[in-house]
Amino acid sequence: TPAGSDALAQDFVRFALDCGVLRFGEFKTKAGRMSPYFFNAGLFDDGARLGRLAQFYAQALLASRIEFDMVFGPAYKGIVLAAAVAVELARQGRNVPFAYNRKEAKDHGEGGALVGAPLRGRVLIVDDVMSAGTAARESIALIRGAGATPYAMAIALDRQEMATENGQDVPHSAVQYVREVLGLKVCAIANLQDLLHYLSAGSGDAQLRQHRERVLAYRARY
Ligand code: OMP
Repeated sequence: TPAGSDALAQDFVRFALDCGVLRFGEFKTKAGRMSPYFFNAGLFDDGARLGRLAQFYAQALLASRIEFDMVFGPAYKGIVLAAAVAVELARQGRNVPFAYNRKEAKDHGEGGALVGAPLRGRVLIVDDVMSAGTAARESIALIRGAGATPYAMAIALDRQEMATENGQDVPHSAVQYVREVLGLKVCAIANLQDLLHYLSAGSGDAQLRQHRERVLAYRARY
């Protein structure tokens, strides 16, 4: 873990909780798992929050020393995130091309499913959350299909869950799978461990203690 990233992760968990992006309750994930917490990046819903979020991504990327030639945002949520990150990177003197995809290809105008700079070189995918790794696989296939190199992935939260393959849980984490099997570098602003650390620090609070117990039970299962 790069120096300073733990403090960044703790700041980020607090920021996500303050924005109501990170919530506790009962949620069904895309992979069909009943989760006691959920991270809804759509709730970074004003200019200041989105700008702050982009700073977190940029700082985590800088600390990771991952190199890349361009930024790609997968539809829909990734588009906004990747755009905000590209603007922040340019503000910090690192201007790179930016592209995103449509979910439905257009048959008029510019046509095609890709918008923005041509996909080429080492592509950094910017997305919100990794759970079972399905979204990651889709973006990777799309970039490969366009003849570029899916090189790295930046996410806000790594839920540190088991990957699925054809709907079945497999015995390694999704991030491990993306790193070791698909060969991409992965940079997360925070992960489940950081969330648990945050909840432990606040263990004087009965409610946080209860959240922590539920999250621990979920982690043990997935
Ligand atoms: P995987 O494709 O299983 O890795 O799940 C990632 C996607 O799930 C994200 O891109 C979101 O659409 C969604 N998601 C969240 O946004 N926040 C969560 O806390 C959990 C999920 C999820 O459904 O797993």
